[in-house]
Amino acid sequence: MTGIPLVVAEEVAQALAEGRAVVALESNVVTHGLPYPDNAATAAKVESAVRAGGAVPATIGVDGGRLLIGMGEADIERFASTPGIPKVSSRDLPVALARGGPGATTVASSLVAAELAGIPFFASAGIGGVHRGAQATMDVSADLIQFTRSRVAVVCAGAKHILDLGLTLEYLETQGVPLVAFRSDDFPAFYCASSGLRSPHRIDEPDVVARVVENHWAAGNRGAVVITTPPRPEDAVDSSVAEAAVREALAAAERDGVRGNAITKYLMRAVDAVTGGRTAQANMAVLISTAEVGGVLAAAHARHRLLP
Ligand code: PSU
Ligand code: MN
Repeated sequence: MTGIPLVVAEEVAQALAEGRAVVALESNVVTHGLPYPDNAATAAKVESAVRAGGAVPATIGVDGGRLLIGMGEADIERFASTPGIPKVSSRDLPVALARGGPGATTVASSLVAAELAGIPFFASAGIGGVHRGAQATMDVSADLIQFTRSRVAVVCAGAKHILDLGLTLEYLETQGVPLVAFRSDDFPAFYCASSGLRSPHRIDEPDVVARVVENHWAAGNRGAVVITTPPRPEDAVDSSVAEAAVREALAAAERDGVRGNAITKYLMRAVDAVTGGRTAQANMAVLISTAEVGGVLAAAHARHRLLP
């Protein structure tokens, strides 16, 4: 038993007790990823997409010294509309819980919560990764380190274009984190269909993905399996457009001296500004489409687990 109090939504608790599929979702993307009210509207669509895929959504957050496992509509609306709710990554989680205020969980801290609650699947659009220039700054997202610690399958559209995706793949390879591309050949770059980098494995059948996840854990590994799904063609942004915008955003970040945990949000907003909001639209679309695939794969995994 965990000593950390969990507030598990009724529907989530019921699904877990019956062995039905649940997909954990992060709340940092609500507070820091998108502006209000798009963030609240998108969070609702993301939850519906998980259901359409065949699983129960559980948006994760921190409040009142407790981990929320399945935030209600009112909680999500409050997180979406209240400025200044802190970004809580793995290192911040014990502090946020001790302080007692609200906190928005990143991919990393959401995985900690998901594992404590017994939820084996998580979905988000863009995971954190190795930042460009990390050779000098050592800025590597705690999301990657958490993948070596939490037994949760992570469904995503790859990592954000603002990162060094080649180094991100190297890190995952070194750490022995299985990486599987579901129904595509390449590692996607968030709202771009391809990063130009090939994924080590392509799998087209949800049942085989489910077996990969179980095999990794049955082999005694503590840690995540990362499964990518690219944006739908109609939602994808051309990589040359994204790359030009990212370069402009990086130059602005350098000029403004932005670093540490503020850089991800800063860069995303700068890219949105450069593209006139085109990337923000794509961001919302890819969050939704990834969540649906997360639901499909979690459902396949739940069926697989029920087999003798
Ligand atoms: N993907 C998005 N928007 C975001 C993030 C990811 O489209 O805001 C957030 C996630 O919460 C992710 C975090 O876990 O950025 C990574 O931040 P950092 O690079 O500081 O670890
Ligand atoms: Mn960082």
